[in-house]
Amino acid sequence: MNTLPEDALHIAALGLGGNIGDPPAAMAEALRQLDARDSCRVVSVSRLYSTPPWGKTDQADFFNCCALVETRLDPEDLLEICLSIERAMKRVRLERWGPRIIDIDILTYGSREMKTSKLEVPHPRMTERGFVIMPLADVAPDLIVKGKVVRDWLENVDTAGIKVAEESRDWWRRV
Ligand code: A4P
Ligand code: MG
Repeated sequence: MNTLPEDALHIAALGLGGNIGDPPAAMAEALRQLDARDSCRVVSVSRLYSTPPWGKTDQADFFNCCALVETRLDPEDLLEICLSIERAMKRVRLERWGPRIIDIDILTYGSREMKTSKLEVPHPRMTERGFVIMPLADVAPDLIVKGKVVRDWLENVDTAGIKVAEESRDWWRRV
């Protein structure tokens, strides 16, 4: 019988997006930085999407993608790494090539449900958003989120205006 090691691996789904500067390059770099860490492995990345702004609509279109990451980190530490990558990239980009913004959200972490002051998983607004659910369906159509599989959420979510910007699934290694 298998016993799980203490530092068991978990699969987290991440959502990445941005709409200033060169978001595909920023998201690709963020994914490569995560993948380069001993504690994380990027196992699957969605197609790259161009998406109309959700919420505050008087702003530029976004690029969005989702990724599955295998990790030994607990959710808080994974968030800390995502935030540190965001911070470093914003700083570097600001200094070298002008403003460039990237957001990395933890959408799910295994089947864990948690809510602290720093982190809520599943991400509270993810199932209402076509720009999250559509790329997530590329990498995890059978994942159960809030009692329903992702492919079913996709049927009920507004995907108007969302376009595939890059069909290939390894765009993030090249951009
Ligand atoms: N935090 C709590 N839970 C999480 C989680 N599951 N993942 C906390 C990541 N962070 C989480 O994050 C602020 C804090 O949320 C973090 O420090 C962490 O402790 P943030 O991403 O800077 O917050 P925000 O972006 O200002 O707010 P919010 O509501 O999270 O915005 P969203 O959800 O990120 O939405 N339209 C399109 N088409 N595509 C987009 O990507 N993104 C947004 C921003 C709006 N419209 C969009 C898109
Ligand atoms: Mg966010």
